[in-house]
Amino acid sequence: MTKMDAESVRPDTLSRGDEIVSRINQLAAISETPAHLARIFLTREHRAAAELILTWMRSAGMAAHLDPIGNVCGRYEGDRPSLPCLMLGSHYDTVRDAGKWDGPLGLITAISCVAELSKRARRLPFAIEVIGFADEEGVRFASTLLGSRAVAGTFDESALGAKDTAGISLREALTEFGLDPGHIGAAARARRELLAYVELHIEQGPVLEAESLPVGVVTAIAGATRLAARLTGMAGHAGTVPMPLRRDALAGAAECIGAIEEFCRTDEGGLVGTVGYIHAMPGATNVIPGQVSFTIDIRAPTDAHRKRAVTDIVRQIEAIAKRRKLALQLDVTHENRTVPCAPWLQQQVAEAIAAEGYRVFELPSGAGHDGMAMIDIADVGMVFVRCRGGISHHPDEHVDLADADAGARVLLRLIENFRPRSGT
Ligand code: HGY
Ligand code: MN
Ligand code: MN
Repeated sequence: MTKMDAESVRPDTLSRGDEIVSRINQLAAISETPAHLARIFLTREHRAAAELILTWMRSAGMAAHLDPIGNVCGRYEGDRPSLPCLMLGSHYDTVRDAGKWDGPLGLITAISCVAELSKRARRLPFAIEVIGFADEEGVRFASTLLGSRAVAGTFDESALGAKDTAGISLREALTEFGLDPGHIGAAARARRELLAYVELHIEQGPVLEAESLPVGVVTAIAGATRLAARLTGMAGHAGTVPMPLRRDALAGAAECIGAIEEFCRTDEGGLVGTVGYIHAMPGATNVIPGQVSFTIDIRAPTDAHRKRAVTDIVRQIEAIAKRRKLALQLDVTHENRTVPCAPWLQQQVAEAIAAEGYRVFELPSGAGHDGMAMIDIADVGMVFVRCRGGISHHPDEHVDLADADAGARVLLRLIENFRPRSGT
């Protein structure tokens, strides 16, 4: 069946695409400031968004509640009560100056699919749960994936002491929000309650657009290693210190950054490296920089590849620092392992995509997702939806209505044809 046939066969889904886009816009209006979208964990914007999403869940025929860490949870019973569930979802927090699709598209689409089943009074041989995670981006407190780690039972209580830039601890913020920091454990779910976790998300990259495809099958969620580097040389007068006598920390950092880019650019295994932040001190035009701090973010489709790359990159930075007589402080600040999407779920995503008339295309995710936490209690599957120019974490992030609709049709097809893994 061609794509056009698929659309003509299911005209009602376009109205669902309209509803999805309308809800994306309603949710995007809940922001710290109107000019720059930001919906941060445990803020009044978080609470307003949670209340709106809970009403959507209930109008879709789900029982819905806020869990002990601020996730929104909806449940649509199967053809018998208390069945294990196919869990769908994504996050509803954002980065700062965010796009409005990263997270909410997956959550709103999942709610829309349940609403369609409810409208048809369709009950399946499993329950469906839809979860909106409260903190995937980790903007406010140092650690990320706090909502999904609580659901997976891997929430680290030591994170309760983490403080935001205003000096408010996670513990205080939870209490202020009306949640009990001592009760987070009650959010944890058991593996036996979930048949699988499936997330629909924008690709946040340019590949589907380059392939002229609206949807894709995600093969893995790339792990990430983040490091903090500090080079210390000797500040000095820009006019009087001859070049051979300098220990210029910023020139050294520049050489390191060039080496990181060159190493990743010439790698053929999907390695990416980013220096997203740099700070040079003392920071005056006529002073040779004495100290520079910068961050490094390294990601690859497999852990072994990423770890080898980190070792090689650290070795290069150490050699540059030594040759330039710069002191080096280099710390790993964050490590997330690569999460493979389960082959049996990839297969069912592929079948749903093909059934909707699209070419099946597989691709890894360079961005992190809540599946990196949910893997501890369920097999993970992901559906990617094309976003314009691959732009994300930016106000220009955009998904065409037809692609939002394609994602909804694929997810609904996946749900209706879902077969639990044999032996569960
Ligand atoms: O950083 C990431 O990849 C995700 O957007 N949190
Ligand atoms: Mn994001
Ligand atoms: Mn996201």
